[in-house]
Amino acid sequence: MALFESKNEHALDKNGLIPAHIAIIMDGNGRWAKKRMMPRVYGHKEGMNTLKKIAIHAQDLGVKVLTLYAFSTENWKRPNDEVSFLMNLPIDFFDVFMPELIENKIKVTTIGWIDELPEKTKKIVQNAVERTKDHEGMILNFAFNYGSRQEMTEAIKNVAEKVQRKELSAEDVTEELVSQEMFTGFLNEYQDPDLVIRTSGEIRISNFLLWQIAYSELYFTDEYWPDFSPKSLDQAIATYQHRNRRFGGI
Ligand code: V0D
Repeated sequence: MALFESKNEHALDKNGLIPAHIAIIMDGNGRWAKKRMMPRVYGHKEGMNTLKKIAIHAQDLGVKVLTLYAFSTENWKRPNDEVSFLMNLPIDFFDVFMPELIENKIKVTTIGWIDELPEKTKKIVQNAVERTKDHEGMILNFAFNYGSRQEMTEAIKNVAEKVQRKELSAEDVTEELVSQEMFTGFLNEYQDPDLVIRTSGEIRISNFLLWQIAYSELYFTDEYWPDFSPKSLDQAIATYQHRNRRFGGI
């Protein structure tokens, strides 16, 4: 068991406090495949099935925002054929899952630099966002080509430019204003994750939502992403509920 991982000893209380915003770093697809002596891409395919199951389960539990980090801007450094494969995954995902997203009234949003994606991938992602924009169910928020330091650097640049143009004075720069400059600004009261989950045993944040996780509960599990199940999500939320009962308060 990884350092800081919680023991499997709490039960999920469906009537208890459900984290409104859950963010997940979906790691370990390659290692899952390697264990089976299969190519990495086989792990990514299996990870896709997990993604669909977890999204539906989160919605059923009453989660408001599920942010998924398919790890990350550094993905570009992978071998070329793996990068092309990854860039096709949003196409596969939305081709297959669109009817279910519509049926469940799930709203698709993104954070990250979508413009830099290959044209075909960008089109399909924009199409999913557009087709679900009026949905009032759970927000399924994908981090594509996202990096937190880049996001904060961009935010600082935007604020500096407003000050330079005299649209804003330096004294008026507040936490709320900075938050609003982040990709997550559109999520309003749900901008900051209540719970961050990382699979596959790494105890790191890896440039994911650094500004937004100031007060988040962090949960790490050794399970590889393809093995992460609705039960695993229940376990993570149960741990969150337990921590909140002990340390939380109003
Ligand atoms: C399948 C996690 C990378 C498990 C890893 C929703 C789910 C592999 C990307 C990606 C997926 C796509 C575009 C981009 C940056 C990353 C990705 C999906 C699924 C589709 F700009 N992995 N990955 N996208 N999986």
